Amino acid sequence: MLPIALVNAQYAGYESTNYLAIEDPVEDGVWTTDTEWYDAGIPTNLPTNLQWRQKWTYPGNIFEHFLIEVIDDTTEDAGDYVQICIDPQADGGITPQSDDIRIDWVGHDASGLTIYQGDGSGWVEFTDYTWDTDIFIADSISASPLESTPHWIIEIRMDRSKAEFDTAGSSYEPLIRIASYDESGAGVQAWPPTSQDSPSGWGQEYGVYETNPDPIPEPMTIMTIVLLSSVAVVAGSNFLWKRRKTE
Ligand SMILES: [Ca+2]
Ligand SMILES: [Ca+2]
Ligand SMILES: [Ca+2]
Repeated sequence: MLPIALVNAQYAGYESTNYLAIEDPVEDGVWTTDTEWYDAGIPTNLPTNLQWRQKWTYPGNIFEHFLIEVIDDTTEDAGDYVQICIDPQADGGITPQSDDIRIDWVGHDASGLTIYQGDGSGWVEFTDYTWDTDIFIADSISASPLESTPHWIIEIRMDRSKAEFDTAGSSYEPLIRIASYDESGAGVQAWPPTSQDSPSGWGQEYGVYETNPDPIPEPMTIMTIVLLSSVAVVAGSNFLWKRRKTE
């Protein structure tokens, strides 16, 4: 038997760099501008149909911002959910510990928000928070720069100055897990693909003070490559034409 109880490292290969925002996001469930999330890091090993980003702002308190896009969920179901699990102390464990937080957003309005805190063996509901002050969530079925077919886009703001949401105890390197559920078909997708109940199996967030030095999204990178290829083709045919002309 492996000494599972002693393992408290993150799930290997699942990492997210949490950059200071260049552009302050607006939590409205859509890309408010064409570049709203371009300055966020792209987590490693993202599932194709569960895209997410995070970044932080410091307007006085430290605010954490999340974008979650469930690319293949295009249906409004009462049972749909997204879920964020955070281990602020990054001390792991195979059961939820007293610092661990789980946020469930079930359905598509504020009545479906439930926050839980660990008690060492399981989750208990945590109600000591104020909507819009400590946490705010908005979602919609919309197109985005990540996927042109309208799908669920969820934006979340958390006040990390609130004690239970504060990740300073891990030097802003908490463990984290993001999941979604489509009641109509796509089912559960999770980053990492591990249990919501075992912090030791969650991914690693690296909070940094810097802004993203390379704020270019993957779709733009692909488009840039296509454009560069076109330039190369034009330059190549021009070269051939010149060569034929001189021959
Ligand atoms: Ca927005
Ligand atoms: Ca759905
Ligand atoms: Ca913990």
